[in-house]
Amino acid sequence: MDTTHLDDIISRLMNVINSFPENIIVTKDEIMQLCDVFQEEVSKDETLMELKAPINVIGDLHGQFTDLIRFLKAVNYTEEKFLFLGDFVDRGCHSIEVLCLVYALKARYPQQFFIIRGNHECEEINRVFGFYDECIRRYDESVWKRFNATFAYLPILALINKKILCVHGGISPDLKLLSQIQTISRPLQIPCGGMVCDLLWSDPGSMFGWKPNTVRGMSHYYGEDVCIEFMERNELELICRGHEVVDGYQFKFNQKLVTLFSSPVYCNALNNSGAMMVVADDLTCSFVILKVDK
Ligand SMILES: [Mn+2]
Repeated sequence: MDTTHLDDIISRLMNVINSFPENIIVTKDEIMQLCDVFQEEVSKDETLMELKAPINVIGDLHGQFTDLIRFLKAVNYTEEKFLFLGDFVDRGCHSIEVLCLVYALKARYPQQFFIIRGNHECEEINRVFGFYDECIRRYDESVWKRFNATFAYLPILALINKKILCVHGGISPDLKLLSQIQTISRPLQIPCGGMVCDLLWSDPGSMFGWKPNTVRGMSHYYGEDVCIEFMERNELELICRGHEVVDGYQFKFNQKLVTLFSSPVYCNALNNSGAMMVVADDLTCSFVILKVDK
C-alpha cells in the first residue's frame, strides 16, 4: 500500500462526517492491506516507547469516530505528534473507522503517531462489547480476526521526556522498575493476572496500598502511597492514563496522576466532555476539550 493510497484513505475518512452512518468508507480489501502495513510499522516501536514532547495525548475513543476527527482537526494533525492510550473499539458504533484512521495515520506518519494498547484491544473483551457485532454486521468475521491479530503487536507503555509515563490502566505490584518492560516481547496475549494485565486494567483507588479491583473483576486498585513510591523510584513526574470515564480529564494523587477520557457524551448516555492532553516542550500540560451541546 503506497503513500498515495494511504493519503486517499485518510482523506476519505477525515471527510466522512456527512456520509455516515452506514456507508462503507474503506473496503475489506483495503482494511486487510492497512492491517499489514500498520502491523509492520507498529512492530518497530518498543514495548515501552521513549517519546519526546511536544505531543498530543488522546484517551479512550470507544468507536466514537467523529470525535476523533474533531480532535485531529483541532490541531495541525499532519505536522504534530500524537499518542493514543488505547480502547479504540467497543461501545460506540464506529470502531472500524477509528482503527482504519489511526492505522492509516501510523502507516503514513510512523514518527508522529504512537499507540499503546487498551484492555479492549483483546479478543475476549471485544467479542462481547460491540466490536465483533460491528464487524459481522458491516463486513465479516475475517475483518474482526485480522484487527485482533494486529492488537498483539501494540506497545504497552510510553514515556515522554523520561518524566511522563503513559499507560492505559495504571501500575502493578509486580512492576518495580521500568527496565523490567524490556523483558516483554510482542506479539503478546493479555493474561488474566500479573504485570501486563495490571498495566491495562488497574485503577487508582482512595485507600493505601493495593486492593483487588472488585468492580472490574480483574487486577487491582493502587493507592496514592504506592503510586508515589513507584514514581519516585522511576524518577517520574506524572502518570497519564485512560480507562475510566471522567469529565474530559481528572487529576488525582496531588496532581501526580491524570485520567484522560476522549469520548464526549459517552455512549450517547452521559453528559461528559472529552479531552485531549497537549504536552508542550517544557512538559506543561493543557487540554483541548470537546463538549457536545445537548
Ligand atoms: Mn479501558
